[in-house]
Amino acid sequence: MLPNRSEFPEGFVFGAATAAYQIEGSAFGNAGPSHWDTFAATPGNIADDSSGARACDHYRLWETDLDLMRDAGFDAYRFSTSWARVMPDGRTVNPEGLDFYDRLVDGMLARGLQPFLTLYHWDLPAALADRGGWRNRDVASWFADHARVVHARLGDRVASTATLNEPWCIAWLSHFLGHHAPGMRDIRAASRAMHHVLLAHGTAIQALRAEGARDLGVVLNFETAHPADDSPEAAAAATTQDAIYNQWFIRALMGQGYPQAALDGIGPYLPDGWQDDMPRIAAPLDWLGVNYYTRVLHRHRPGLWPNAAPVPGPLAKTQMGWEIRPEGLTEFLVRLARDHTGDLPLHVTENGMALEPGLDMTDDAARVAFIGDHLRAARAALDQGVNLRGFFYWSLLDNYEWAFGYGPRFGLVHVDYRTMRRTPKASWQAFRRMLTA
Ligand code: IFM
Repeated sequence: MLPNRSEFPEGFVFGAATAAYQIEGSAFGNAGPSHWDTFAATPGNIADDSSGARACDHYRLWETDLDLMRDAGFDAYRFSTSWARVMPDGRTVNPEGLDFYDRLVDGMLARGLQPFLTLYHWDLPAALADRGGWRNRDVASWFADHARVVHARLGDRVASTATLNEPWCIAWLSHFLGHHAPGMRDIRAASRAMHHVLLAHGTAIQALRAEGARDLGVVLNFETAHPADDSPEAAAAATTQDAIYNQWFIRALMGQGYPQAALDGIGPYLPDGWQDDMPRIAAPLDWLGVNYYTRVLHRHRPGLWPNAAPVPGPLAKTQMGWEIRPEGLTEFLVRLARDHTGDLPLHVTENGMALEPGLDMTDDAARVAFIGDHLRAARAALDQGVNLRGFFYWSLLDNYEWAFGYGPRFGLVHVDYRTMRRTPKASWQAFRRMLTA
């Protein structure tokens, strides 16, 4: 069961989220290649050898998808613009790309949906990847230019703008762990990306403010890091992991400096003079987006820094193998407000579960329970005084789950990838009952 809407404050925003590369179809509309297209074209990178070339065909079916958002009673739709669609070589505007997003935003407004825009959800133009991508300091000005272009076209109608989605994934997952494009495993590359991604954010915020933009934020992901055993070594492993994942970005954004436990390993590889960039990175925000999915246990791993290795935990798991731990959401929201953000408005910008479809692929009772538990966890944070303003489910549709391909299904709406037929699941119905009661 989902809670009643009346249990949340007046004006609390309920929405669902998607991202361009995961749903649109990167082959359509004269989009340029992104580093995700080339990463996906490289054997061994994607579980099912798939790409986002067609994805959910949202480029053509966007009206159907917005109808699904409206009919469920959502207030807001969180979407991203694809840099490679708007600027196929990363620098030159593709009018067809901007026209698409223009129609999309008008379509949201026509359906009473507040557009929550994210300017970067991972599809870096391949031409910019050729120039070093997130390793190149110039990415900050390239991204600010891109932000200006999108703002000039959509800024008069969007309810809010986030610069980046999940900088930890953009930098660490992609340049240190190698799971995401560009698939690097190099601590110098990763350290530079960890800094440049924040510099790009700060530079874009400054550029957008100069254009008069309002309601600017950024979306970070948080993952509980607990020690796998009682040893001091496991405690240290969890502390290091927490610093890299949960503290690096928020501390820098709030002007609190990079955490020492992460600087211990990353510091030697940061670009010269990085300290001078910290004021720009800490440019004031209007809100912060919080993505939360799971908790991970960490054991001590001997050898090179960061000396932490994940181990499977004992809790029930989603189709991704991620532990389900709703109280982690309350803990992060309370911790953020207490240690970092104070009264800054927060939104849960992503929370959701992948679930293997059963015989009836629309019967996702386990997802309804998951959502109910996480909504109650969000409610508990409100009770503790957190300035939480909204909750977005990930995702509206089953879609391209990056390196996992089309196997994991996070959607409120089932997508048949052969016919592109959309079928609302029980979880979509549950939201509809909650939001339209
Ligand atoms: O699908 C992703 C999304 O792109 C970013 N946040 C996590 C989701 C689930 O893995």
